[in-house]
Amino acid sequence: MKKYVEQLLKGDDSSQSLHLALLVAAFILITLVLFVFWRKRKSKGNIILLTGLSDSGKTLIYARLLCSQFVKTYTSVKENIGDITINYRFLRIVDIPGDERLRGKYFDKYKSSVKGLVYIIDAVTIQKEIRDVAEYLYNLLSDPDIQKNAPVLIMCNKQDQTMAKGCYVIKALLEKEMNLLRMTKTSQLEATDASSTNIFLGKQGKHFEFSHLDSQIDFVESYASNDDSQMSADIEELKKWLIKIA
Ligand SMILES: Nc1nc2c(ncn2[C@@H]2O[C@H](COP(=O)(O)OP(=O)(O)OP(=O)(O)O)[C@@H](O)[C@H]2O)c(=O)[nH]1
Ligand SMILES: [Mg+2]
Repeated sequence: MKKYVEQLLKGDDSSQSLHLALLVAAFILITLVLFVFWRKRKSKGNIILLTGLSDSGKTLIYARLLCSQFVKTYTSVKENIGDITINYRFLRIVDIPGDERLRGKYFDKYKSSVKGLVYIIDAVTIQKEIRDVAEYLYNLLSDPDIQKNAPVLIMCNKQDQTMAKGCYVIKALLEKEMNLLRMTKTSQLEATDASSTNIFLGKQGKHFEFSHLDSQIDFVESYASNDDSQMSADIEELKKWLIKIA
């Protein structure tokens, strides 16, 4: 570059100024491209949102992820926010309350900056709670900000418990329930003449399957456990997923 500039300076005046103009134009163009790229990355956000019903284990997973330790948790009434660096990329982990009266407000607060959505399920109580688990997930997946931006990780948690269901079973249970839910939602909307386009998830005329959605959805198993003994947590799949999307 230095050599090139020296050569330029030796040339005649008109070619010199032409080359200098070209150099300046190239510099401006590169700066513009970098700026647009930076804005795009920034606007996409860096929030990893931990969601799920109350008691599914969000806050304990948050504590394990940020400080690798057990903490006694209580039903959250506000969000927990902490930063981690993965692959030299900075991620902001936000754990929002699962309480039905609070979760909408917190989801709305962060959804436009979501880089990834984590949905945590209590794998022990899933059969009893399937309707609520499916409905909350359906609502999250129907949100335009999630459809636009976010890969989704579904964590089947509490696998340290003998009664916990595995992630394949949970996926099948959810697909069945979300199929029913979709029929109810669309028929309710048809009855009221409202638009059903943004509420329909999956393929028309086919049973609901996660693979039919545009969002990248992964199912994994985890546990964060109820004590502080060694080996009392396994959130490796969450860490691998964060590395993948960071
Ligand atoms: N055995 C077992 N218990 C867990 C696990 N994860 C969480 N728990 C326990 O489950 C209870 C609820 O965990 P939290 O992390 O507070 O649940 P939450 O999802 O944050 O609940 P809200 O804040 O109400 O939305 C606590 O008693 C935890 O210690 C797990 O993997 N295994
Ligand atoms: Mg909590």
